[in-house]
Amino acid sequence: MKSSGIQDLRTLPKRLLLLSPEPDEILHSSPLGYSLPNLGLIHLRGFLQSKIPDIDIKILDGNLVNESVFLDEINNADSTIIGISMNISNVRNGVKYINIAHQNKGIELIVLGGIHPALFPEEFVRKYHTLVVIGDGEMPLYKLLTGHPIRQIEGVAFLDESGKFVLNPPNGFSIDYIPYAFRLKTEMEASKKRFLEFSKDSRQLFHMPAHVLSHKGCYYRIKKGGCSFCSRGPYEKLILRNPENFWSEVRYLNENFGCDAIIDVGENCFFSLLKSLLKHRPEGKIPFFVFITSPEDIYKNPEMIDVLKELNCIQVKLGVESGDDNFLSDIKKRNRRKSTIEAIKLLKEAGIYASIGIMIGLPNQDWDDLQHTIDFVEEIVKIGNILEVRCSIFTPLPGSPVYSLIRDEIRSKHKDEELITVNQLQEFWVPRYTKLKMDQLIRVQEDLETLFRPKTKVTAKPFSMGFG
Ligand code: B12
Ligand code: SF4
Repeated sequence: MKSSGIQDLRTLPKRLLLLSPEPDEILHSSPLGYSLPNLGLIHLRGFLQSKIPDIDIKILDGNLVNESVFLDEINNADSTIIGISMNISNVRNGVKYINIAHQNKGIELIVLGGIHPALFPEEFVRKYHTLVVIGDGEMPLYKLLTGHPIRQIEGVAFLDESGKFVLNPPNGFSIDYIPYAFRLKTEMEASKKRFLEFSKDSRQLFHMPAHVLSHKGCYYRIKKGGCSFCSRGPYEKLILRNPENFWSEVRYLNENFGCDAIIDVGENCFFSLLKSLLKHRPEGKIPFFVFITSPEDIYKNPEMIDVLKELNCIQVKLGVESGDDNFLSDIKKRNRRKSTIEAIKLLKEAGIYASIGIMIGLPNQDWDDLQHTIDFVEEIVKIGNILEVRCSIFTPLPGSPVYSLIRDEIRSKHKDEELITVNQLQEFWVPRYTKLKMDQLIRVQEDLETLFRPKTKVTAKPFSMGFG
């Protein structure tokens, strides 16, 4: 591995190869979302191609193509910058591709982005000889590809010629540089195929979903510190997308690729945000929508249901996590048993399905408490509009408040802290912080997801947009 610092590019590269490595471990709750392409890279490609049309930009997505395609492209790359997108779920495969890329002299620079390298910039810069982008990658990559000196590029971390770690000031954020990022027919077709394969045994309401983003950041995390297990990047801000751009993208996806459902990956849709989307809603039929929101917001603002209905929302994703109010308060969730039940009933009355996320292995949890949560899930499922129950084992993720409590201990156990996996974190957590065993939790996880998987298949007739 090279040990010298990163130097400014002498000649501009002809090509940008953006990689989204496949997950390191398929987690039990690995959801259908993995059939959809990495939206961060689609945003980057859309922006950069609109500004620098001469450069050839290619995305390789580990959800859609296999390792041999990655190896072929990396080994044959010439005059190329490689950008790799990483979060905790694919960091080891990311490092595998970094090491392979270092063998090819035609690769001018390796740039890492995504939340995980942003949380460990010095480790990734020093150990893997890369440049790390912290936060959104649009402007940093644009400046890099158009020859700006690295020292003047905001939002990047690197080693200078003397081997000193340099962290430039944060870069400005926006999601409205362009109205929407284009998709390729080939990637949409591959995604559709994967989605249909993954969903054949589960209840799906639609056939051709696509991810879009209505906002970045979570207002609860930014204002109040958020839930204790939730990971955040170093310079997080709440950024709302211009609703007109949001609708342009919806129209584009529906008209060009027949997308019958739009899944908003904005982390926490709140009432006023949904109202502003509704204000700009086009006339006529629109595709189905899936939003991530909180039961507490629905409970406190029952009018939110009408807004969801008018947005043609067919499903919401709710982070319920537990059936125990004390645990919910300990992990700093806002919802409680009562608000969760009431919110799901309101959704049911409006004909909106809910998928619920449950977390087990919470601090000090014992078998009785776990049973309490299982009973609660049963009670929720009886309401009749639960589409799926997704259960995960509580994980102290890097970047979350709970991680800072265990960081020193983790560091003494794992020399390469930046390569830690979700499974390792769970195995570390469970015997120390719960009164349960890992195999008990895995069994309950499987039971919860399968017991409450409804038997019948639900489908809804896809809509097409009524524009023009
Ligand atoms: C959608 C999503 C998913 C989807 C992924 C679908 C897909 N194909 O990508 C699904 C549902 C599958 C998923 C699964 C998981 N996820 Co997830 N997911 C998200 C979510 C909500 C949105 C990501 C997104 O699309 N954002 C929109 C794009 C436009 O923004 P972006 O990704 O941030 O990209 C920008 C920058 O980061 C940067 N950038 C990104 N890549 C690159 C690359 C380069 C080279 C550069 C320069 C810049 C750059 O520029 C981009 C454009 O501005 C994020 C939360 C979040 N807000 O990011 C969590 C998040 C990424 N997930 C997280 C986790 C923990 C998981 C799971 C491990 C959860 C679990 N326990 O099961 C699993 C992994 C499952 C597995 N391995 O089997 C964590 C990661 C934490 C961490 N420290 O790494 C996050 C941050 C949630 C959180 N706050 O805790 N997830
Ligand atoms: S879990 Fe959801 S509500 Fe809680 S801080 Fe994270 S994004 Fe916000």
